[in-house]
Amino acid sequence: MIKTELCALLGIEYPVIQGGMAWVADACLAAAVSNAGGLGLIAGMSSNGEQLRAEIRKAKELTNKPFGVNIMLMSPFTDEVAKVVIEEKVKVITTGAGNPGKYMPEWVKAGIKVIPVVPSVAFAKRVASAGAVAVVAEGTEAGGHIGELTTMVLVPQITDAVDIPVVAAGGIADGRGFAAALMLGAQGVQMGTRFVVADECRAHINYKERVIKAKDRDTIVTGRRTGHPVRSLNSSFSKEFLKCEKDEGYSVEALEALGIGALRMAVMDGDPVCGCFMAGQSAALVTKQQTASEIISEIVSEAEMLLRESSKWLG
Ligand code: TUI
Repeated sequence: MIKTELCALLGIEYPVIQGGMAWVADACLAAAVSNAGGLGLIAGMSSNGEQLRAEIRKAKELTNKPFGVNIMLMSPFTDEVAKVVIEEKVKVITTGAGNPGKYMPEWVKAGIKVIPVVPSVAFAKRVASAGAVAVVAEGTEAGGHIGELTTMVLVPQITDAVDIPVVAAGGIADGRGFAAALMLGAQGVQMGTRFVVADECRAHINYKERVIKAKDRDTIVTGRRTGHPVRSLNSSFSKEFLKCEKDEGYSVEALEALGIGALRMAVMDGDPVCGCFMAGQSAALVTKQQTASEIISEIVSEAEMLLRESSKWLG
């Protein structure tokens, strides 16, 4: 049994959070993860306020356990979804891709537990003083929008820098990564890529198959020139994007426009030509489709076994 402070803080059985992946993380996936004892998240990114409200209400029908909402701060709907989470009395919010400072006072006042995803020590300290109850330290191995630092160096530094629980993310997809994250000082893990292939996940079968087939060097980072680097699986979209990025004729705005809608096409249609299949480097560790409950049981029991056996190193 792996219990950490994060379990008590969030009222969950296992310290495992499902990433709030845009288009992928709907009420069905979030409820399945929460019912399995982790913390499921609904992606706020892919919806306006009313669509998110409907998704939150659906999750409440599907589970009595705590679940949360991820708010992607680059979304054009951030202001409205920031209000809806208060009105719907969502218990936990994670934020990504920006500074949640503007919204923090209202969320904290409403009693919402705010857990920003952070790519650096300075940013972790800033959100901790603004009232965050925990942070997700996300390394560059992660899928989607990423920072520069690896999970291995980021997690221990953030653990040293803040007094709130740290959740490790980026590159974690099995019990070995989970156990290692705890050794780095984390109180839990967040996984996205492994949950993409969950039975309850709505991602198109083509998306799931690509994740399962991916090998160690099959992800690439596009968008460095736009200032919004994104890790995705190598695909005809990502190759085309990289070509345009090297071409000075394309402005930053033109590049951003190229990316819009590509994730939705990958998730909903499995579009092999225009789709952007965001995934972390851990895709290479994901080898089979399972239920959310099987994924959680497997990583928890593997980590437990490893942690028990680890005393062998002490002779
Ligand atoms: O947000 C993510 N991952 C995402 S968001 C996303 S949706 C998207 N779609 C198209 C283009 C781009 C994104 C897909 N994946 N992870 C959390 C995360 N947050 N990673 C990095 C950050 C981050 C970066 C900079 C957080 C804060 C920050 O700066 C804060 C500041 O203003 O100083």
